[in-house]
Amino acid sequence: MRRLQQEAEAFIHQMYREKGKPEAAGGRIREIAKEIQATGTYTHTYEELSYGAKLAWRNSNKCIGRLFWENLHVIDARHIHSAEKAAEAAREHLRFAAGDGKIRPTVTVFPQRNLDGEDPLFFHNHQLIRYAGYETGRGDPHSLETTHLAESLGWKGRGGDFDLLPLLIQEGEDIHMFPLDQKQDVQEIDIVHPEEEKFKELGLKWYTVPAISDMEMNIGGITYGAAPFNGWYMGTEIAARNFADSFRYDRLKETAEILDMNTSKISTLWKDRALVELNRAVLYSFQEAGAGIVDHHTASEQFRLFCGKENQLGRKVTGDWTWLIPPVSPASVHIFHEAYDNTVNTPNFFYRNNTSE
Ligand code: HEM
Ligand code: NRG
Repeated sequence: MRRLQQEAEAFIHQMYREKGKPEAAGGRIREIAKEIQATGTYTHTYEELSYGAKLAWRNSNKCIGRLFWENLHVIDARHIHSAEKAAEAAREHLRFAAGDGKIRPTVTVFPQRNLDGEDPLFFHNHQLIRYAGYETGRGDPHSLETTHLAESLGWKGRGGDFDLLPLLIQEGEDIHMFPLDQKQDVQEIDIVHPEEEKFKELGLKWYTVPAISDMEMNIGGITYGAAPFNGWYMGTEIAARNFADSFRYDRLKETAEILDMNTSKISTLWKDRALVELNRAVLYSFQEAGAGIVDHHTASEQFRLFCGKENQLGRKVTGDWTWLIPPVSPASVHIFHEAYDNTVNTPNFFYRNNTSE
């Protein structure tokens, strides 16, 4: 309780200081102290929830997209206590975030963890939108476990490479399953190449809204075990990792072959060339479809701006270099040549460790 009070105080001080009204902190801190004394915990006002979520993003050391932290749209879903309503809210989140192509960074915040350390609701999904993975080798191997869980609850996938997983929401003792509506909730982009007609035969596609749903958000000592958030993709995430990693879709060889590269020896750098073409194709396809995406050079420049702005305001930017550098041409962006302090400040997002997976 002492610790909760301290964390609450630190957050409230920071919020009012940054909002330019430090004198307002005292009153609110006393109010929170009373509430903690009476109930063991406290409830954020919407203003605190909203600013706290923005700070959680600003403090995300692994995120290159933080320039836009102040534009986070925070949806208060703390009144929702059933899996069914949570699924509705998650689907609304996806539709709102997708907008009409201009993706809106959004977080939906479900009820806070209770005094027994339990989350009234949480998602078993890694992201709200994700493709199933099968033992046959089809689909996304990253989703094998979640796919098994869905199957154990009676879900039957089509066995393809891009089958949308249902939402898997824990409510008390039970896991409830809800399908996404492919047309209404999900926008997908067929991946084509700006010059090579044949590229489309690879049959690749990806969804536009990355919405991580298996992290918890911590604000002023309060934990939100279900707080799915999204921004837009950086092209490399899809092209250089999801499509290319040997333990994901593993499509470098096929890409090189369809583009007639010499794959007879590794030193022709066919893997590197395939990576670049995959990245060009993803960026081109999203742009042609009017879907939000950023290339790694632009994102790095945006991150440079973010650091500059923060420093100007007398704040230190923390960062995790190993995640901030892009997986293609890392040394071509300034981040590679900088050092970052990986101190983890709160508010922040953390990996959940009490899922039943
Ligand atoms: C990680 C970009 C928005 C929080 C990342 C990563 C990238 C990225 C490239 C590394 C992912 C990886 O290597 O798997 C962006 C872009 C955004 C954006 C382009 C566009 C607006 C957001 C938002 C939040 C956020 C809105 C939270 C409110 C995080 C967190 C991680 C992360 C917590 C670490 C995830 C993990 O540990 O797995 N971001 N991001 N980002 N981002 Fe962002
Ligand atoms: N690499 C993962 C997504 C991680 C988060 N990336 C973002 N987040 N862009 C993938 O699905 O490829 N975001 O909130 O925008």
